[in-house]
Amino acid sequence: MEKLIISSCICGAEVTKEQNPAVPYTVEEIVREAKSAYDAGAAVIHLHVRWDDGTPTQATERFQECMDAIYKECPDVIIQPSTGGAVGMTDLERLASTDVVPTPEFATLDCGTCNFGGDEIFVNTDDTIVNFAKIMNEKGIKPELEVFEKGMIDTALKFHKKGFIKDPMHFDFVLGVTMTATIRDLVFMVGSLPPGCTWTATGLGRNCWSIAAATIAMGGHVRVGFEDHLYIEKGVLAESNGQLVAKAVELAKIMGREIATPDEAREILGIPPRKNK
Ligand code: KMH
Ligand code: ZN
Repeated sequence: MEKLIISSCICGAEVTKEQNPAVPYTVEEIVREAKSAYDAGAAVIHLHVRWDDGTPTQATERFQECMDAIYKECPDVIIQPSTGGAVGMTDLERLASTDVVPTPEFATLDCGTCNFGGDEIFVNTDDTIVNFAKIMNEKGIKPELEVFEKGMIDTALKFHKKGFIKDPMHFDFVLGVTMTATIRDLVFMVGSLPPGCTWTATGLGRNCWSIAAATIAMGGHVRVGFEDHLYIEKGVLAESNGQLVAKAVELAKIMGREIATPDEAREILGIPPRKNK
């Protein structure tokens, strides 16, 4: 089986220090968390950034500062800036994370609109999706197709057919926001992909490890991190993103799946080798 790519969503836009004091806000904290995940075996850092008071931002200069500092500590890591940002941000605001230099290798592309906790709506109209896809194509950024439920796979496939989303496609199943994080639903999602795609999955909250184990067994790739998981086990807060990644590595080891380095992850995902590391 292909080696396992571990992505770590180290920060997110919604979780807070009140929920887990290790959630990073400052540049130093973001670098600390990225390095802990990388040292533990993460090949990909899914990145949101905050201002020092914890407010989520998509400001290019904040992404630039954080990405430069992460590359200093983790020179070969794949940094995947979010273009989802936080609920309520404009499309223009969200895309600002892709204006960093050098241009990101990888970035998220959210494939539909959904309820997002409480009374919030995460808006991704067809026009938004096509516009983001066009910009990523122009810039040479590989999209990770974020899907929160099955209809979003269909939307991605519709725009693939129209030529806006290119091969090879890589999906990320974020289970537990709208669709339930169950093995039944994971199997349904994976079975809905055409041949030749790669995929990552994450099960929010307490479903983290059952979804990770099923994903490892099924040949997918795993995402763990504070954005999705604040606890390392029931009632015990995770001390770092590295601790969550280390647990995923341990699980993969038990199940006989090797861990991909960042360069191996690039090869699996069809991302060209990174120059000037
Ligand atoms: N923060 C969510 C509203 C992404 O990174 O592209 C969107 C999100 C998805 O986290
Ligand atoms: Zn995200």
